[in-house]
Amino acid sequence: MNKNEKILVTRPVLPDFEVYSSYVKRIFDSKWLTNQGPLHQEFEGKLKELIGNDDITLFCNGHMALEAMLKSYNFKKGSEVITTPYTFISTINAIVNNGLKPVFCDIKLDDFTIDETKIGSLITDKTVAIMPVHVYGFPCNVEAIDKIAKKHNLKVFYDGAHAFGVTINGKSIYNYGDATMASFHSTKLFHTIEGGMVVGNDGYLHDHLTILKNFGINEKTTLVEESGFNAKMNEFACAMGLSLLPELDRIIETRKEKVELYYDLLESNKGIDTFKPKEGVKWNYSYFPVIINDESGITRDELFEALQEENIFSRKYFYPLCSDNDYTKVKEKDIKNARYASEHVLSLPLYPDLEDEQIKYICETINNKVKVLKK
Ligand code: T4K
Repeated sequence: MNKNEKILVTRPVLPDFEVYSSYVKRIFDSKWLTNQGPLHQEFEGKLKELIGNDDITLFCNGHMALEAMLKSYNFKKGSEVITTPYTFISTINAIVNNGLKPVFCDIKLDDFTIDETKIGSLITDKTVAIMPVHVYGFPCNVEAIDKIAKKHNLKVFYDGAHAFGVTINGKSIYNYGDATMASFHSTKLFHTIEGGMVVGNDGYLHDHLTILKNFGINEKTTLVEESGFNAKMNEFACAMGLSLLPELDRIIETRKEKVELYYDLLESNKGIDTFKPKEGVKWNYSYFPVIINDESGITRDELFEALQEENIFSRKYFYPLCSDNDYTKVKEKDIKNARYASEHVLSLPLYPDLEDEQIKYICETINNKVKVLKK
């Protein structure tokens, strides 16, 4: 490995050039570039099969998928949505942009997902939905959240941006809740350059979402039914998705091997906590978060800087907390774990082309800086 080369937190996985070109050739031949073309239909079909759900709608990116998912329920403005501050700001902006109010629930420190035991106390007569995040691809406690939602007659929308390919006891994580969004951004383990999807489990959301993502125009009647936006996935993006989909298992398997090497090399270090999926979960190894704990003798930010000096570019996913913006202020005592995570987590580089030598170099560097080794 070349130590002068930057090691970035991620690099996009790319399909075989010939495979992608064969789809592009079809686009050139048909001159159909966007607006629900043939590749769009084909890609949606393949995703339906994979996820085991017919209610699939593609979007130009994950954020617009989130916005549309919420908009399709037409909640009264000012209604409250319980979510977590430990996420990417997109989750919160989707709530706010729909005229709704995010109410922040703390997270658990063993998997960074929403603490379902704290949701109940946040429910008011204005609450309409819960929007938890399967952060890093770790599933929320879907059963418990479902019970709470049923008891209080609330909808559940998952931000599943990180969770493509995750299953619980063989069932896709996207088949829980009323609807789940996925992100197919280039930085995700599977991508369409930019892209996203909504998977519905509450009647059939597809027709309404298709109208919303097409300016609000109903193609069947040609009437404008509501104020929508343009959030369609184009054919080149679908071509990328179709080219990479057959690679999904290999991508996840390779990421798993990389993570297992990390586990081995960091195991002896008492100052670093690593995380494993819970029983029954097939994880997708979409990120590799570690906690630089209080025994490490170094702060997360110091380690972040020290790694950068050695050309290792980890990321502080997720800092700052989403509750720290002017438009989302919250009482500090209620989000203690989220605050701790945002100040102690580093996401280490992880992608299929990351060389084992590079992982060894990253761990050696960490183990030199965090000098608290287990016996
Ligand atoms: N909900 C959650 C929980 C999310 O995490 C996200 C997005 C969303 C919703 C919204 O989904 P999308 O609308 O994005 O589909 C990235 C991504 O842009 C974003 O998709 C992601 N979450 C977020 C956590 O991370 P940045 O600002 O960290 O990305 P950037 O450009 O710094 O890239 C990271 C690394 O990847 C760089 O070191 C270089 C490398 N890279 C990146 C790109 C784009 C490449 O090598 N090639 C590339 O083309 O936001």
